[in-house]
Amino acid sequence: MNSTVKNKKLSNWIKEVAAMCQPDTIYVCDGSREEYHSMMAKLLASGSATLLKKRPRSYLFRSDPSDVARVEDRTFISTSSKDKAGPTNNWVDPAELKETMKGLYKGCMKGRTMYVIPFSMGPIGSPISKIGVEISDSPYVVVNMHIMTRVSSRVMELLDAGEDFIPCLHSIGAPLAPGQQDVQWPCAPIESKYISHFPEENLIWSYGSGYGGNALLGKKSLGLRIASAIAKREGWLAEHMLILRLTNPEGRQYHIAAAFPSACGKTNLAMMRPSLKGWKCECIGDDIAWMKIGADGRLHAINPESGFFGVAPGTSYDTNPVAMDTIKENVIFTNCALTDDGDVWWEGINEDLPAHLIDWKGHDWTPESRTDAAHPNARFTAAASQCPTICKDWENPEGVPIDIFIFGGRRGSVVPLVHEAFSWEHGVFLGATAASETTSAIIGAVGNLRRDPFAMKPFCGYNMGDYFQHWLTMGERLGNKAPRIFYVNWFRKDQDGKFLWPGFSDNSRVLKWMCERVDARVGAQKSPIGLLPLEGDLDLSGLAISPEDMKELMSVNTAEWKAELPDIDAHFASLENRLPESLKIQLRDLKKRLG
Ligand code: OXD
Ligand code: MN
Repeated sequence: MNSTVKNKKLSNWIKEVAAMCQPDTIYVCDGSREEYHSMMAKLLASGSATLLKKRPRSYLFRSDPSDVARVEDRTFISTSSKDKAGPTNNWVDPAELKETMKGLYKGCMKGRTMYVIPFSMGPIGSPISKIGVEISDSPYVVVNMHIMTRVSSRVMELLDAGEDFIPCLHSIGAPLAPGQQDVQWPCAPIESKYISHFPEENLIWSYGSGYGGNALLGKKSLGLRIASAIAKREGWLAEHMLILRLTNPEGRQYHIAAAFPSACGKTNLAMMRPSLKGWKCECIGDDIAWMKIGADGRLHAINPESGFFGVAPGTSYDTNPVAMDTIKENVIFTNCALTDDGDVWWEGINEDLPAHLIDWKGHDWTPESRTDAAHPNARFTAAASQCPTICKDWENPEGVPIDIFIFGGRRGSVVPLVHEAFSWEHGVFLGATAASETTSAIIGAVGNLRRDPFAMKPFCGYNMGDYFQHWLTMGERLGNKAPRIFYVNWFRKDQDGKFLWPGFSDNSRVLKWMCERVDARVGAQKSPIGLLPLEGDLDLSGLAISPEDMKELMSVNTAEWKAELPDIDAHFASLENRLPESLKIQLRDLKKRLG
């Protein structure tokens, strides 16, 4: 081991894990630039990474074709009773799961280095932050953690001084026998992958996958699954939300937190450049918000991460110029295609189709190839500080006061562009019944409609019914200081399957309406599902959209909404006696309004 660890809990844990996993060496990370570069040099030498000639200090990794996304079927919330994890989570009894996983962990790091990664979620030393220590045998995890979290010797100093931490154990599950040649992306087969969480003891055990969401344990595992359970116990919120600051032409600031499922445009909205003149948007976070009630009685949000792990395909100077500028240098790309002159490429990056590429599987690719050159869930990892629109307050430990919550999903039909909740309870009902078509961020079928309450289905570390109740309780505590709640759908299509709304920078028009609602500058019309903009209130100036398309985009078809009800009934019924009474009332009222 390269350094002495003074924190007793940590040194005992390191010994225990080393005895179980049997690595060749142990290396304690300090988070320095030198460490990052020397790790990258090793990854280049081993052939795991490719240096991009055209993009300064940037690297391309290609994963095993089976290890490209989160594995929800292999993700577990292991609580003392099944009921505590609830019907939206996979559950195995903790003793049984630990027994199985100990069997897998035994000797799993043979021939490898065990990295000890001390990290902070949130600014180091801030009262809202949490310290984690990830033990991993993946150098790819180390370099990504350097960007996505605050890995630092300062965290180790806090640990040395006795601070507690959340242990996050990770192994790719691919030991090397003496003399065995390593592969480019070692991992375990799907059936022995386990992404396990023990929220009652703040513990994470991940095995078998190197993919970001399964392996960078500060993100989904600590930042959402464990944090949501802690937040419930302590009375705050850990949410799958972007955070942005919108400033109107008069200089009034609004802070918005928005929950959309994975690969549904959170990064694009967080980095939006408003098409409306005089409006300014600044990014605070693109994936996770931790929110606490401040001394002023308002809900304050921080982004606990320090980087973006964004979906590359579809990102371009048209759709998200700010992301394109964020990823000009110092980037880790995963599963993108490689151009002949040494840059990355993905579907939707620009109009030009290169004559030749190396695809994400490492094979030659030409426009005649019938396959995607980049995997649809190809990713970029880039530091938040590189974002040209990063808000100056993004690391403010006080957080920013949230004015507006947005829920939404990807729905080709039924759901209008925007509607507003009648009340906090109704807003919780909108979040609780949110539905979206699945994307390639998850292993499995793409395009299946599923209820994804608050975009937290894969990330809530406890019973979803109790989570709904927690939101209701937070609303009671916030009273008239609670943020207003809206629901959006950027993805509605016409009969020919064409998107009705241009999206991206034009989403600022919808945000403007929300801000005007907050300031009571505009009214709204009642519909059975919520409040809709009055004709003319949505600022469409300079936008080429026909009145017919606009009508279709905003339409609320009673028959279509009635057809949603059996699915909502089943979704709520699955929560049994944990479903809060007031959500039953909300559903009853919706049924009445639909007639
Ligand atoms: C992500 C996800 O990577 O939600 O953020 O899958
Ligand atoms: Mn996400």
